[in-house]
Amino acid sequence: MRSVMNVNQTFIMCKPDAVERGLVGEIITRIERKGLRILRMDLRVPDRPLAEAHYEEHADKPFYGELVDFLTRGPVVALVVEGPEDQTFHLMRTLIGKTQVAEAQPGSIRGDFATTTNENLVHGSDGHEAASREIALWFPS
Ligand code: IDP
Ligand code: MG
Repeated sequence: MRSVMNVNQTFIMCKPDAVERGLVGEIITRIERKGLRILRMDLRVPDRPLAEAHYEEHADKPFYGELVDFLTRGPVVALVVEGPEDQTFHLMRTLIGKTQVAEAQPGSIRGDFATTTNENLVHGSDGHEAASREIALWFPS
């Protein structure tokens, strides 16, 4: 893990359903229109160890196996996003919308485009520690 945490940065991922549905451009447009800056971007198919490490906090959940299957079924777009203040992770989570799809407000990405909680288009780090860990995991160099 990086020793110096950049608190203005967060890790974002367009999940396989976003790539399959052709919504990557829409998602990136929303990030850019908001005024956030894309620092890193990479389209790749995550292997199982990467997907498992990414979602390690959910390893004991009943949906973990299904979640790893989902994440590894095709390409994702991994992003490092930066904002002018230190709450970029929070700001991005507001753009993304709530985890439970029925609570995701219209105007948010999930609220506008998702119909299920398990396939919900976008991942965003949920705090500074998570952002630092996930950026180092996906962009180690
Ligand atoms: P988040 O993506 O809003 O941070 P988490 O609770 O961290 O939500 O869950 C990680 C991912 O696991 C979700 O984005 C979703 O894809 C999936 N997930 C969450 N809860 C469920 C569930 O109850 N059933 C199936 N998949 C779920
Ligand atoms: Mg999460």
